[in-house]
Amino acid sequence: MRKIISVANRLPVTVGRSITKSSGGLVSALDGVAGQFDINWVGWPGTSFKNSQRAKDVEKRLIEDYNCSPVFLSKKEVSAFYEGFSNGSLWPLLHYMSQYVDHDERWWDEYQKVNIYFADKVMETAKKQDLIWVHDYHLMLVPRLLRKRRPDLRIGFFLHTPFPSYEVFRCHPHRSELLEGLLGADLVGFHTFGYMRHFRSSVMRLLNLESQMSNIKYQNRNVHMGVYPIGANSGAFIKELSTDRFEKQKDIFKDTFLNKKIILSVERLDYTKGIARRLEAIDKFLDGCSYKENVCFVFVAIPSRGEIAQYQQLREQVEGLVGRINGKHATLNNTPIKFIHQSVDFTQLCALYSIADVAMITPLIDGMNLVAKEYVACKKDKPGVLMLSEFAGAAGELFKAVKVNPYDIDEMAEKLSYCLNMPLKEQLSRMKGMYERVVEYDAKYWAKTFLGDLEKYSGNKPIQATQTVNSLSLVKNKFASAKKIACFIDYDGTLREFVDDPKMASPTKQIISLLKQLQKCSRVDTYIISGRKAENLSEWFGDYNFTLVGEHGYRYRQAGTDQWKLLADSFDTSWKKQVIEVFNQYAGTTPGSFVEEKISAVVWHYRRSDPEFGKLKAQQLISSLSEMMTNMPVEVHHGKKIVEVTSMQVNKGVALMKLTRGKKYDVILCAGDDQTDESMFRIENDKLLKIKVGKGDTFADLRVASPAKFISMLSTAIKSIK
Ligand code: GDG
Repeated sequence: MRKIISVANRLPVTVGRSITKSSGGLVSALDGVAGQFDINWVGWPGTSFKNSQRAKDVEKRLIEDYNCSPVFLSKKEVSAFYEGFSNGSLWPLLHYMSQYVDHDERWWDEYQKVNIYFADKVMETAKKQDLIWVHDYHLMLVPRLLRKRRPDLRIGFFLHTPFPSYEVFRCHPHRSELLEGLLGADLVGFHTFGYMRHFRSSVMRLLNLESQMSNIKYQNRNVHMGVYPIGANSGAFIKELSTDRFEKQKDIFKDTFLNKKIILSVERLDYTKGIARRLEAIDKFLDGCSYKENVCFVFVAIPSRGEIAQYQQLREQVEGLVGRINGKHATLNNTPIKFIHQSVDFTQLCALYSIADVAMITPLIDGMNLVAKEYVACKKDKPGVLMLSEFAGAAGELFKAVKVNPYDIDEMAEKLSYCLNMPLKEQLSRMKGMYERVVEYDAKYWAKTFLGDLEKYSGNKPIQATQTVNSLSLVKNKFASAKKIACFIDYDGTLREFVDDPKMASPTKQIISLLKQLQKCSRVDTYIISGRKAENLSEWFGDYNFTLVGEHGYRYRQAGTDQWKLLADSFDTSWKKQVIEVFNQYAGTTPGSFVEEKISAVVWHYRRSDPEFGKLKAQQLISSLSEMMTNMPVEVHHGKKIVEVTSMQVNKGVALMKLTRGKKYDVILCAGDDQTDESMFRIENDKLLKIKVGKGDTFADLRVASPAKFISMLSTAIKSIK
């Protein structure tokens, strides 16, 4: 049976004098797949131990009896890693609450350290076939830490909170490290498409990576992204509803609340849950309510993160508001708000869901919100109204809820009246649709789909370029039998990886070493064939005995001379003025882009623009060019972050043919990475050995994955020439 290692901040146990299993959402989700997988847990046991013998005993019991491997943390570590970095810095940022974000570099140090502890613990038992499932914002660095040490592991990550827009996420001082941490995973999951979109956009902008809609290429791997809305543990609620203890509890509550209308909210006491604004809406509602003696607002607010100052302030604020509103609206017969600052047991929770006329769930923002789904799960064929914030992830699924904007207090007050007076028939029909969904797409379904995709996407082979394996031996064979060889080598993207500023792309040590090898080899004539300007090529390659071909074959400098000549005698450039005008308009409206004019070409570069906006504008530019350029002797290329218009009378293919005319080459190797190199690859000639570097459609015969691989292949092939 395949093993799952679920890695989350807290272990699903409570360690006191004895150990008890707790029943969180994650436990029930994974219980649902227990028949298919052997489930194991890594996490903090929730207690710090001074006595190391006691820690050892607890560890032994946790492992043997509960499949739990504990990560022990000191009080100081908990304070900096959990309260500090995770909940003081990340939690508010992920929830768009920048006003609560705090940062201390020492927290970051501890966060990194504790993430290493978690990764270490996983490493103790992880085997190649196991599925490692890391949870939530506390452990964002763990996927990368694991990947670095064990590239073969199958790693998934699920974020239980929202992922905010790039404009918000970019404010974090360690934004790039956090993103790179997640990119160690094979699959990164989110509750909604919106969160996934924001993550992708942050990765593209902050790490400058290429991304398709649902995957990102990172360090020669595919990192998949997916949407997996977590479901409630509906089965457990439905089962509880059929017990005697539930019936008894329900009767007790019915007596307590007599015939009052009950409006329920359940949550951790957290500033994201919108409690203060909800209370203000209730105040407003009660101001105009003719039946206020007959309504009771039950607030179950579980204590949460009480060590953090903002949470202490929130508690004071909420208790103050409750006191004020109750004072204002209480009568001798009724106190409208029952505020319970502690948790209730599971049976009580089910009974409350069951008797509540309205569930008022109005977070300012919430990754999903399971309470909304649980309320629905307790309402099979029963009346009840779900009032739900449009800012909860669940709002995207629970279409029949009464949606509210939690920032609009008047609207919430009005909708409260509407909910309380909703006809029975409408209540039942709204609830039915939601019930079916909540039961079908439950916690087990969530775990099953995530793990299914993780199995599918992992065991991650590096991205393969076709025929890579054979290209070296093929090139070596051809070289071995050749007396004279020509190498036509493009520069950017072929020898040199792209960089933001084309001027900064000077040859690296590896390139220089290859060039020296080529220079020494008397059987090889080297041609550097590039879109770059002549001056640029002279500067970088002028000292070698190479023939240089610039501007896609318009100008060349014969080996052994320092004079640049024209390859094309004369050609039409009358089109350039018009093209430059259009390009300038695009440069003006696309920040970060610029226009480069060459003798035979005009280029619009958008490498430094916003990646999505740049791509959109490039597509628009190409479509307007295609209308404008009919009957002009030009070609339009959409290259890597460039749009280039070149004269058709000049291209690399024409240059290659002219320069090899009359020469007795046995092999002509040509290598390139983009559209402009295809003019060489389209030439039909048995002597040509055509190599495409990187991905994309091509007429070349061989492919290598990257400039580094090309350099290493050519260098090895040249060494083999005697
Ligand atoms: C995070 C994300 C996302 C609450 N009070 C009692 C009680 N609960 C249980 C509920 C529910 C759970 O706690 C709360 O889950 P939520 O989803 O509403 O919210 P968070 O705690 O903020 O959870 C959230 C979730 O992760 C899962 O991905 O949905 O957006 O913030 O299950 O029933 N249970 C009992 N007594 C209580 O008093 N027994």
